[in-house]
Amino acid sequence: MVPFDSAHRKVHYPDDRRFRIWIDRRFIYFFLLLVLGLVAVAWIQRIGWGLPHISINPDLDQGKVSGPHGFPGWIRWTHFFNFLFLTMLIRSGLSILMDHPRLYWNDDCTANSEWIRFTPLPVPTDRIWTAKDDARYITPLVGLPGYRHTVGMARSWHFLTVYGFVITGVVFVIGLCTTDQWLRLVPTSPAIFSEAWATFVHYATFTLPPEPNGFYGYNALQQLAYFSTVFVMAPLSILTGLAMSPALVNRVPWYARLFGGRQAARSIHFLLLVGFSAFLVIHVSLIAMTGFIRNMNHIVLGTDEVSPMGLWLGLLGIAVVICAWIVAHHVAWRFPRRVQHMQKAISQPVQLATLNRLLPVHTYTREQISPRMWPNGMLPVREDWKELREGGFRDFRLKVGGLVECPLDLTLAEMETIGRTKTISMHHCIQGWSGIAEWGGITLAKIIELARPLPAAKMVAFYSFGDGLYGGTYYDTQSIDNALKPGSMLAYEMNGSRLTEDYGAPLRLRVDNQLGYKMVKWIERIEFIESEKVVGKGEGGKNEDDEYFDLLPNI
Ligand SMILES: Nc1nc2c(c(=O)[nH]1)N[C@H]1C(S)=C(S)[C@@H](COP(=O)(O)O)O[C@H]1N2
Ligand SMILES: [Mo]
Repeated sequence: MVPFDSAHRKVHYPDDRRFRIWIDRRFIYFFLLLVLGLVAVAWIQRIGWGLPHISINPDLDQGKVSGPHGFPGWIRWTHFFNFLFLTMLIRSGLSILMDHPRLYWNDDCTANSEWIRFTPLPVPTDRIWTAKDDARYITPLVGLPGYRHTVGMARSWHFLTVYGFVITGVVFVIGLCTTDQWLRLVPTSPAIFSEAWATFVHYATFTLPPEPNGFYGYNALQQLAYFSTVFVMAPLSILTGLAMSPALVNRVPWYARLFGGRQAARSIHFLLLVGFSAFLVIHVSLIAMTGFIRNMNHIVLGTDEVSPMGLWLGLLGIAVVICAWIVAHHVAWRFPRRVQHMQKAISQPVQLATLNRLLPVHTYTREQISPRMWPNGMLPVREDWKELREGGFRDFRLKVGGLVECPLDLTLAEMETIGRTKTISMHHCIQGWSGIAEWGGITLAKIIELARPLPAAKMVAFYSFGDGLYGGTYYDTQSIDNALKPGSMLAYEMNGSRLTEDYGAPLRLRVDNQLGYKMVKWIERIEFIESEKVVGKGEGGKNEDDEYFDLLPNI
């Protein structure tokens, strides 16, 4: 159980729990123009030419139908599981979003350049305002698990349920392809667009169009809506989700550019969440308005009857899903370690076999460097660090020890003479923001070469002068394999100058195939160890220990 002591209360249940949505006016105008424009055209058509005719295939009537109809078991069950997983994804997605409650079209995430924000606060520019300060509260009524800064658990649930969502989708599409049910969903004639428009004119002018019985066929607009949720929105959600992976984006930067960049992918991922939610609302409303009892029998029992059985079972199904939300919330607070480990047991082997094998490339140019990166973490308060800072870190000595043949003790000047490497790469924070910067430092490969780790050493631990969010030394670990990847370095320079204190002076870690929290700032010493289990609480880092983050965040 997470202790809800005063330190946690301060983080998760802050004084300021106001909720505001601010949207860039241009975006609102664009959206209003689009929707009002379409509705206006519909009215003009209706007033000028009357309601357009909708031809309903007379065969789509009970008994006479020859084509696919009804809802076989696999459709009914995938429909239920899809509802379950989609709502879990939406809820956990909202919790993740609130950890950096701003969405951008630019990868720099420059302060106050967002197109939408879910916080009443513009970014203060007169003082240090870290990404963590910026995280907002979200009520557990809509978020999973809810409260402020619960991104670790929210990600665990998001990634655990995404497997269910994808498997459900695959079963559904296989079912469609191996039966003639696909004919109900996939448009086969361009006439569908004019039919769909005619149907829209009905809805937009507040008239229910003549409805075919959904057991035998859909109206054109309904068919297009179903088709695009299954074949456009769902795949696009998965693809834009992947475009937020630091391992993938730092290996194939053009992949993120397909969506307009890493932050545009994140914005689209969110707009799809809105799209799915809007679909849910409209879908359920129309189901209720066009013969609720009969429609429920269709999708719950697979029969075309008017008995209330389907309705009761359907409501029971909805209750089960709501219970799942509540259980998931309580499990996240009572057994966070188990949830973390479950997600790790499933995701880590998959990542080791896929994303973690990608080698970062460094193709960003100086022109692409972000004007200013969001800072994160708490500045060290230790006296020894402050003293070193007074002396411009000239007296700083990095100690490299643990399971090595040659322990090292290096000053910044010595590191500069031994080897200097430079990369320009994109930083991805778990909270959602990104930024591009140039880093200069000594490669971890060089440190490994000089220190000569013993065969027993499998991991490298980096300890900071600074503390973690709930107190205690900030640290993190890397596998030697990842420490040897291109771009993995101890950086003492950022954008051509010595690291400033906000960004980790005197020394910080850069590992480009993972999320930002792995990149320890204000490094004091390094230790080669046999396993992450022997340090801290054994999860691999301060955030992994205290905030249930992943040991290997390639995504
Ligand atoms: N010592 C220490 N290092 C840390 C953190 C921290 O809280 N303490 N935060 C991490 C996180 S979550 C991120 S995103 C990056 C932020 O790096 P930046 O401030 O240079 O943008 O630092 C990482 N390193
Ligand atoms: Mo982060």
